[in-house]
Amino acid sequence: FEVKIIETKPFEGQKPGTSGLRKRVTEVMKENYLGNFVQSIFNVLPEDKLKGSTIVVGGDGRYYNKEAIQLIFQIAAANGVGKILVGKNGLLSTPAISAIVRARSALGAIILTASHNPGGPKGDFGIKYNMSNGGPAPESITNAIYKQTTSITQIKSATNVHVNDLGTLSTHQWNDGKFIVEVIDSADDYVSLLKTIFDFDGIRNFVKNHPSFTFNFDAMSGVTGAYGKRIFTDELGIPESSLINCIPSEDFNGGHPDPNLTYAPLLVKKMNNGEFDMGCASDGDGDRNMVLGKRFFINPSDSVAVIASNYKAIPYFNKGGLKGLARSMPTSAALERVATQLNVPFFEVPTGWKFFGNLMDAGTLSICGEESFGTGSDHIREKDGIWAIICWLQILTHHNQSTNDDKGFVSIEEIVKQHWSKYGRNYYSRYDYEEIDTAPAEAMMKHVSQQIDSKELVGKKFTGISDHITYEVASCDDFEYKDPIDHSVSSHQGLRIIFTDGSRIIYRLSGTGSTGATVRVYFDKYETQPSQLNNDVQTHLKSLIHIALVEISKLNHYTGRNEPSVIT
Ligand code: VG1
Ligand code: CO
Repeated sequence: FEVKIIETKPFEGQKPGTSGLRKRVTEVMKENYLGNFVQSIFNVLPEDKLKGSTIVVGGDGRYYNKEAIQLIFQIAAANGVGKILVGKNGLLSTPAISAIVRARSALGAIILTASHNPGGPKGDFGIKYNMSNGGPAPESITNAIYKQTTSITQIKSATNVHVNDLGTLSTHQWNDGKFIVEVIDSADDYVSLLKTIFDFDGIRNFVKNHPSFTFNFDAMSGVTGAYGKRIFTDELGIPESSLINCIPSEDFNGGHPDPNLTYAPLLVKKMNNGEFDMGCASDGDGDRNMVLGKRFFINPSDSVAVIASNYKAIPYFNKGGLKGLARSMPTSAALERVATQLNVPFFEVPTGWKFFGNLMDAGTLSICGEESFGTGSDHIREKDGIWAIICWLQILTHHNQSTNDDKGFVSIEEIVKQHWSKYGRNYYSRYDYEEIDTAPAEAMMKHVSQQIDSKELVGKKFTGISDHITYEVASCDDFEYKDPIDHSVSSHQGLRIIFTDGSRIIYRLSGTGSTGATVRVYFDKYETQPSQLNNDVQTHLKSLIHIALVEISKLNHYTGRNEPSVIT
């Protein structure tokens, strides 16, 4: 190939958000839009490291994935990259990419995904850069990339670099091997890693010894379709008929590949009808998970807490021990009850997986999670949907070592209820108001932040409209995080109001949308009374929700919204 220089001009708004750059496909397809961003990534990487380096490339298979991959080949070759590892058909789940970067000592990865955002010609596209530890680039790097995008004038691109067939495992080379593209199996490295973490034989035996145990996995037409059969059927012995929507689709079959109560309605309905003992789903790029028991919803904040408290069931943690636990700020406080009880370090970080990586690299964090259906550990540096699902299978296996089908088995619901009776229960909910105009959303946030800045909220008492409890504000702030490892500071990470009984209300604007604003409001209330552990969540939180929406934020007044778009 030869290197050609493409003259270009900056595009506005190429600032990565919570998890990379996410934009409408129509915008991304504009000439040089993606090229500018990719070149900006390479401009930030040190030249000596880039020369001859290995970079992993893959995505969730959404519309424009394939074209973007060819473009990355050309720009990478021209910028001195030595080798690209690309997933078969361009498909790699986000956690698999993290595993591959680590297993193959790659310099980094370019991940093509807008995660749970809808895809297709009218949907979203996304791109993000991961570092050599396999984790998302920290803010210092994403800010530097953004800075490059604001002044870029040239893209370096290689002529004649194109791989026609990404569907066959093969190696392609140019300029006497100066640049190589290797098409790799999407699952091999990832599955090898999972096998070192879990006791696959044990799970397989549990499945075999409990033929009445029914399981359903919904890949939501996202990338985990490429992993489902290999892992659940070939490795764990679960019938293939238990896996649905496992053909990755460019527009997720017209769906919204977000595993939650709103966007996975079919699975939720089946679980509510009692059709399966365990139901689960993952998002477009495979880093999120939802796990459900029979007629039983597990809040993601509870899920990570239960996984942590059952860490001994999982060989990887049983052997290596628990170094520490962490959650993002808006995630319910359930996990710190476990950290306290087990006497391990605990960390509260801002929203977004990039904040967990430093703690893991420093060896102080093992298991972490976010309320947004993200759960993971230091086996990689991304959250991991399939890993979380296997954690639950392993926990079920552990609790059922001595059961067989005649006696039935200890269910997911029983395991969670045992957890609540030991640690107490954090009633928790999140309301999302999607696609609001930016100005009213910001006005509402400002209304709340003024009450925080002026300190007028501290000591203020609210009376619950349904529970008649007095909620007194103990403290409030605009969450700021100082990374304990590199001491970098991230401010404005969410408005937080904490009451004297430990209840919390949090307001944030989403950082993953492609247009407009999404307001998220989070509610968290802790109970220990045995008689109060099995209430309906929305009823139990009614007073706190009213205080948050009506008394403090006047959300309806500012945004005109009466009802959230999504309730978790
Ligand atoms: C959302 C979630 C956050 C998650 C992020 C990326 O961010 O709230 O917890 O880390 O998505 O997940 P935001 O800024 O919209 O609230 V994924 O699966 O989209 O990479
Ligand atoms: Co995702």
